[in-house]
Amino acid sequence: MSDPQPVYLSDYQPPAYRVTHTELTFDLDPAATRVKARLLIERNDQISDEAPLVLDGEQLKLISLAIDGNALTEADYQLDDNGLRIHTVPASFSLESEVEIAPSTNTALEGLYQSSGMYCTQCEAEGFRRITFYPDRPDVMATFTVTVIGDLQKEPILLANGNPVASGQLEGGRHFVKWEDPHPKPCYLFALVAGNLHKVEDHFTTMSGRDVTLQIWVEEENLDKTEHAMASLKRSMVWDEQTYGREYDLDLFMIVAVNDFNMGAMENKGLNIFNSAAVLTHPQTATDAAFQNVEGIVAHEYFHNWSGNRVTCRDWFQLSLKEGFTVFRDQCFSADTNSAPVKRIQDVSFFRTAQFAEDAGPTAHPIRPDHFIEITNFYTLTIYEKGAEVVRMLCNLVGWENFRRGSDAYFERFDGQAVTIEDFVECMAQASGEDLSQFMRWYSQAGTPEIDAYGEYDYVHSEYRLTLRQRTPATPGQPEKLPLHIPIRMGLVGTKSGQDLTLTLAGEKLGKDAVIHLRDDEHTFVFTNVAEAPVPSLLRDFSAPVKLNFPYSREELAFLLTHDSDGFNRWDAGQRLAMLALDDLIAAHRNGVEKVMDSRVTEAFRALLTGSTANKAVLSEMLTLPSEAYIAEQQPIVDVDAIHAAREFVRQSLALVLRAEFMAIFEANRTDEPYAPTPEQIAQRSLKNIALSYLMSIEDEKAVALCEEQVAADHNMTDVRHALTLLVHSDRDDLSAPALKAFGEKWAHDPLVMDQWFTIQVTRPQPDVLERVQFLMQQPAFSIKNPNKVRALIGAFAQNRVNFHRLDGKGYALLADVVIELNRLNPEIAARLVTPLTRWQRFDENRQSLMRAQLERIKKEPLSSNVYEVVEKALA
Ligand code: 0A1
Ligand code: ZN
Repeated sequence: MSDPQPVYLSDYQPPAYRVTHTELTFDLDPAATRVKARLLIERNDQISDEAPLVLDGEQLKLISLAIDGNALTEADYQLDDNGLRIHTVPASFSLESEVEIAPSTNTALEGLYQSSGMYCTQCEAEGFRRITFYPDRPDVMATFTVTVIGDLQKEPILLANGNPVASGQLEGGRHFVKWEDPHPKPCYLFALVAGNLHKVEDHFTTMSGRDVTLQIWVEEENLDKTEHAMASLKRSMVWDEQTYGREYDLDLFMIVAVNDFNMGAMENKGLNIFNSAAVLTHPQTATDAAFQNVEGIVAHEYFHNWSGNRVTCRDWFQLSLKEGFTVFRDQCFSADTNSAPVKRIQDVSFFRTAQFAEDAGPTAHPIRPDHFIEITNFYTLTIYEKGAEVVRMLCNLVGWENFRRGSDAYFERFDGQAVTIEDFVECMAQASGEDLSQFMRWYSQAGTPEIDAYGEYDYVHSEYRLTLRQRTPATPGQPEKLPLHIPIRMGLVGTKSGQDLTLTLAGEKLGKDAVIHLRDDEHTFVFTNVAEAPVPSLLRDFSAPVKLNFPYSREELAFLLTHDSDGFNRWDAGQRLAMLALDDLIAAHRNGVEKVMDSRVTEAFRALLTGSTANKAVLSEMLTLPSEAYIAEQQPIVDVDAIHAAREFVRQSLALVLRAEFMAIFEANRTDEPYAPTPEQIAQRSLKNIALSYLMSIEDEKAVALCEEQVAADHNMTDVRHALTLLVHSDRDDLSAPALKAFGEKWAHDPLVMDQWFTIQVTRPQPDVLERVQFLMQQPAFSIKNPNKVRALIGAFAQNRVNFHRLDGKGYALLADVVIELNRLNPEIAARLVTPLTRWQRFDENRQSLMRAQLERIKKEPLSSNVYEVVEKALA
């Protein structure tokens, strides 16, 4: 078998044939579902009469094929593993086909499959070709009429996109429902769900006064877990009307929760399908983080109705067109709904850890890749999160009002079309008059730009000279980089006044907080009339997705931590200060020298703990040390053990010196109030639980008792999970073992809670974790076929740095074993799971060779194109 080959953006050709209308009939059966399709097809004017009709199709059993009612014979077409080619067709015709598919054996979870007995679909990006023969590409947009036939007992509910237009009983205990979706759509937005589902219903009146029925469909036992998703949906609908002027466009909007799902959720027109983890919440079963995640994902999928569905992507290279914009929209929604600075801190903290790592690794790719082998490998942090950062930069560059006018123009001009990233950026350029040509490089250049900054205060002339030098490291396939247009929001904070000073640049007063634009490799900005020596506050609110190095002293960082007017940069100054201390401790650990805690960090923490606690949400973030993964990102060669030891040392040192202060924070933030996922309560719980973590880092009797008490109080899952995790991650197995057992027994019926039960255990630092993973994989609550279980157990283990990177290589071997098994069952999940092994260059030689050996072992298998692409890049 030949190696899978890439497709190239430069090879894009418009479709030879359009589908104007698609009629589908599904006769559901687990092993043999029949799909009849009637496609109204037209040849594109520019295409020659001789052009064959090429349709995608995979794993389909062809039953019959006809054009305008005339059956085709085998001489008329050519069939292979990837589809169907019909040699000659008229300019306009109807194509009728019937195929058979087997949802019950579909473990890849693409196309039509079964999950907990119900039928559901996942068609993005290229799943529709597993349902019927079709031009499976996003620039073919058709209206759809869909009839679903199922068993009245087993599948009383039959759903598809759009509005139900007919239903009735059939012979043999069967029934049908017919659905019509009037909005032309690409087939990746097609959806079907059938099963024994129950709904919660609500209504929304749109800004023009139309009534929309909102339904959330779940298994009966989950009916009490839908309230938060429904409230989030309604808030999203209001927000999109108020912020972007976008109204919902059908009479019905449905969300369905399914247990087996590769990703978070899917924006199918009018019928969003969600991973149950991304929709179900209940105070007793879901943590605050889960509540917030659900809110964000519900919003994300809803916002796609315009940014993705009404205006979609011309081809999959443009994926970030819909995803970057929609993530930006959901981030802004969550910021407006909760605490804006905290949302930004959390997003950036995640971004700098995970996306920076992707951008520095062997699978680095631009926001708009120019080739790929398997598109499902490109649903990445780069396409989504870096894409969102680039849209955010655009918005800041042109200003919100222009951005909004640009987005109005985009939705109006391209409604019902499949377009490109240029089309979007062009709307913004036109609305603002800005020249965005250099800015476009953000879409084609991979890698994280680094800025080295250097500042000098000239007392004699009252000038501050800030020199910025940019450099983007080489990434696979892109050895040379061009300078980017990088907007840097900044201030100069006076060291005497502690205030932002007025910024005057080339005679122009810019105010106290301004954006400077770095366009060249290097530029010196000369600020005049700077009355006192300043400390620069650079890249405020993370105004560009770059690494910014400035040789701050610890005193300067401590100063910014208390004086910066930008909340994000106050937090960042704290992180930088902690990083300097951690660097010293990592070095001390490696050199076998006694570790000494930096008193400036301790004093900064003391000030935070005893100062104003007005904004508890921000305070919680300030008290959170950089994660081991983030610290690792900053090291040239990752030393997992030194990083773990250094971070633990800081936690314990802080807890020892500031025990009383942490205890006071803990006590002050306990409450018996009934649980609500409000920003205030979430912040309070988070602060209390962070205090408990510090107290527990020294495992004294009081802290242990507080954890036990918090688990026993069983007030809400956030508190229970946090305290149980602290116990399990401590050395008190005498206490944690029975608590874990009780938790596992209590929640054995709830898969989403059992996922947490897995994760709590496999993320502990103790050396018995590998054996635990092996043991837990044998438990009935685990199934390798369920992506949530795989992520909760195996994925979480691979994030457990000290244990996954064991020096005997057993952690790597375990991951490789699972990847090899999943490669057959669910290639998409297998390709994601292999990621930690692909980062082998970052580790010491010993680990490098152990990790590579596992990649080589995987490579010897007969691989799916998904895993092949990732492993090939990792070993290149
Ligand atoms: N478009 C969805 C994400 C998604 C992508 C692929 C999937 O299956 C292969 C499923 C969902 C979103 O952005 O939410
Ligand atoms: Zn999306």
